[in-house]
Amino acid sequence: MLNKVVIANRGEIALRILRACRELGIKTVAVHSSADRDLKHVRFADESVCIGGPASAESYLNVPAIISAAEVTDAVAIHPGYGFLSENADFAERVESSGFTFIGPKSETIRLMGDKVSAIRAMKESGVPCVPGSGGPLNEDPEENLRIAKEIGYPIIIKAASGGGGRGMRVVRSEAALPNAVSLTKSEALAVFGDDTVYMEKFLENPRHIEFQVVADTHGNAIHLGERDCSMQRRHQKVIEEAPAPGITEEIRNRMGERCAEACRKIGYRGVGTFEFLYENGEFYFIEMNTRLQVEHPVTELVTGVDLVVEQLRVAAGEPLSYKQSDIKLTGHAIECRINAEDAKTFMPSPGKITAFHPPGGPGVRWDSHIYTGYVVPPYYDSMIGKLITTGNTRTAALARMRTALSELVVDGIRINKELHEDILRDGGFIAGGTNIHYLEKKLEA
Ligand code: MV4
Repeated sequence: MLNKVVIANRGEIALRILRACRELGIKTVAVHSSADRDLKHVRFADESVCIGGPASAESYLNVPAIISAAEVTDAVAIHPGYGFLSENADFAERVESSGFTFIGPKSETIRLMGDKVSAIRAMKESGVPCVPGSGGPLNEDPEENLRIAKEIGYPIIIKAASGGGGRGMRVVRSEAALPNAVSLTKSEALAVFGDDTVYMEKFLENPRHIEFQVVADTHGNAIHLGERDCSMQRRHQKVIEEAPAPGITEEIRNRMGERCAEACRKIGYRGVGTFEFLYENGEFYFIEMNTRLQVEHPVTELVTGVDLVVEQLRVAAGEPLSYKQSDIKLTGHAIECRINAEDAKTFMPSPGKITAFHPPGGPGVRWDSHIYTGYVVPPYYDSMIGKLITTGNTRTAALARMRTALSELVVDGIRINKELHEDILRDGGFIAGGTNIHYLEKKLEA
């Protein structure tokens, strides 16, 4: 097993990774900003190194400082968590060329998936169903672009190849609007990502966001762990996730999951990964692959019994997966509410000191969070302060437990988005299951 791991992240996920390391007897190094000295995982880690100022650019994105911390502590591997440097191919490359193990896929794989055009091409070749589209970058020729759009059929969407997660996209509903939309998306993409490559897809009006979890080792084994429904979102920020996705049969799950696992084998994927799909009218359309551990990984853990962070560490150490596909049986239902330090109505961030805190508990309740009474939520980072996850034999039971768990959660001194979750958990459409990606924003408008 790995001897010592640098945890290059903060908050709940840093604590989650620390716990998995402990379980496996791996020593830990917490690298943190000067604003994060009082984080729970910094206290628990075997060693800690302050790597820079509060701003992420000075600390959690400071590649030389993180590599130096690994060197001075004699660590062997670096876990990037999610966000920050987790999907930065240059960082992964620097980690490996400095003689450390990057806990994630090879840098080439991260690069392949970071370019959405090459990701789609690779997935198409591996038998994963994709959105009808240009199948490659658009060139400057307006006539050619009009021809491609006509063939796909309007509405279409122009996306930046270096984008993803909702940045650098433009919907086009008519021929007349196309040439300008391509130029605008190109210049925006160049300004934001330093790359003006764009591609075209059929625009799906009311899809759900369903993603498949995979994990692969370095011995040619790749398995899928079923899907999550992440459709409940606002401005590309997920609010509630669940597993399994309402209405997805075991037959569909196995067919889609096996295609994802097979794609992993074909491209030599390593570690955990997520295939993002749009799901509309009973069809799946691949849009992007995430090469990191995701925020919402606990719902998959709770329905499969697999510890995804343990598997990441095992794979990084060169060990085979703990499971084969036939070992994976989905049990019950899990739902996750992201608890943010923000106003439940205005979504304004609400950093500050937590004056009182009571976590929820009881059967089927998991609370993944680093907060404690007296903890000061800093203003510099993402506002998520915890994830409340419940399970039950049925979706109805998991939802009932979530309502009870939310009612027990007390966080005083700052505002949190608890009432938003309570409101969604009372919503008839959500209770029925299978709402699409626009549901929450429409509900909030009304
Ligand atoms: C789309 C789409 C409709 N049609 N692609 C937004 C984030 C990025 N990951 C891809 N996104 C979308 N791509 C086609 N061809 C609608 C979205 C989209 C979306 C997707 C997933 C979750 C939330 C979303 C919210 C708005 C738009």
